[in-house]
Amino acid sequence: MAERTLLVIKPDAVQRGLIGNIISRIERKGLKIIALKIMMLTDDEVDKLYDIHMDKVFYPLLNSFIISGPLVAIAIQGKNSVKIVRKLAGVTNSPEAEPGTIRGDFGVDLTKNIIHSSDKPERAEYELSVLFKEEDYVSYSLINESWVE
Ligand code: 3AN
Repeated sequence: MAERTLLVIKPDAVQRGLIGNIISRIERKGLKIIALKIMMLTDDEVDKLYDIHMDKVFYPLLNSFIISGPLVAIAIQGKNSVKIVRKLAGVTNSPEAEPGTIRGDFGVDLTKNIIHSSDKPERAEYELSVLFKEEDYVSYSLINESWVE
């Protein structure tokens, strides 16, 4: 199975009307979206998604931000998709993110940093399993696939 990753458009970006711009970047890069939904996370889903941060001092801030409004969860499939989406995202701390990346173009804050993306393939599969069921994924070919890779 080709590598999959999770991209989350966080509540700040949803409220700022950036959903379309971010999805457009995924499409123009040549990546394939296999599942997508807008949702409010439950406390349980936040705890699972951010299990590695639960003991950190910033966790309450992160938790309250992530449940403050709807977010968009996007499952992306393709060779090297984890690395490619991380590159599109830019580094975690928005002020450090390079212009041209999503955080570099839209973010000024560490917590309100526009998006989340999985940092490795195993982690991606875990995070995807928190937000999607296997039957949510759509298997299809894009007609331009052979021109992309
Ligand atoms: P990324 O989302 O780039 O993988 P992580 O997993 O290190 O970054 O951090 C998860 C989220 O936690 C970040 N998106 C950011 O919003 C928040 N975060 C990370 N470090 C801090 C911090 N020191 N203070 C506040 N929020 C933080």
